[in-house]
Amino acid sequence: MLDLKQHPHRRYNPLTREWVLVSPHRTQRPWQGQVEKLPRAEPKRYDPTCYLCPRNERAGGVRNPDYTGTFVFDNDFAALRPDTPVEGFDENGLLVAQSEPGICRVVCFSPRHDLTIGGMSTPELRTVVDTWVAQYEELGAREEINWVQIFENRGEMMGASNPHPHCQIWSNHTLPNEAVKEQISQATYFESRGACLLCEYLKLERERVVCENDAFVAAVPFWAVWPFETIVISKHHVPDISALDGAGRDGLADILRRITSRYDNLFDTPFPYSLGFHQRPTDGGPHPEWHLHAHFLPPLLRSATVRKFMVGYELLSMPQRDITAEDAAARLRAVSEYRD
Ligand code: H2U
Ligand code: ZN
Repeated sequence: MLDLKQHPHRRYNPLTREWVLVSPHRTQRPWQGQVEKLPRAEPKRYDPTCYLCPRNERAGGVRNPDYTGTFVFDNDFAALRPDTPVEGFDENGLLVAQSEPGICRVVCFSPRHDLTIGGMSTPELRTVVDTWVAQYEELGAREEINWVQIFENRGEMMGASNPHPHCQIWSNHTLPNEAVKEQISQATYFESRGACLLCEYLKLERERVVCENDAFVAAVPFWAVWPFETIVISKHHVPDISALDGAGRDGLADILRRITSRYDNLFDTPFPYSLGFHQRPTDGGPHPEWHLHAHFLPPLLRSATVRKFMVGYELLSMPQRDITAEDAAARLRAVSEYRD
């Protein structure tokens, strides 16, 4: 009988159809690395050198307005451009390239330089959710845009260039790799079983739930790769954020505040992560198979300074974890969801 607490095993991710190796027995090995607390810097409400603060100049000379809520602008160093002509080549299926039109934007969550999602109020976060909805609708309505990727890199460890609370939106013509995997998985599940993959998963998931409200569940997924990875899933079968009603949007704001506060309290440090939404492609199709969700992918393992690396075996074979998803969920449930 497989004992998930003792035996090395692999777990299946039905969204990507990939496997993760779990080695629960290794959590008993001694740890001699340092576990120190990092001093929490006292950030300021306004930073005259920040390119995201109101009234400041950005690279290229554009000046930000004196904004009071959220603020969206076209990325000055956009990875994608809307006017890119659609062209490509294919030499024997070996040298293959396609041009990629797209639009990249930056979204400031607040004029305050010192806030984070965990430190914002639910009504403030609701305005961020509304901004995401407007961007998803506006970008998605464009002919050349079939995928709208909203994501946040938080913390220097994740490559965020600036502590001012913000996210990015990259929207483009073809589905990116992760979107393709989830598209195929959800469509195949929907066609073969006549039900939505994530709706069915939610019916089974109790043990790894971290927190929930009427509209959303945050859980460490059974197949988590990162130590404290979570998935935030809409309780109702909605394909995208624009299909959420007012209560659903408030629910999303609430769950984001609660899970990020728990993260910050876990190691008493501003918790680094990548956060991103996966939702219906904007190619005009109805996509009944798509179920709105977000992934939090945080690198920390044992403390504010000890992180998990995806190296060696992970890069060359498959991802591996020691602490089980069940243990990670229990630890996140044990900390407060309010700012300490
Ligand atoms: P990150 O912190 O996730 O790197 O996002 C910041 C984005 O802001 C980044 O993509 C853009 C960078 O290109 N940026 C501007 O558009 N204008 C600037 O003046 C500096 C940074
Ligand atoms: Zn700022």
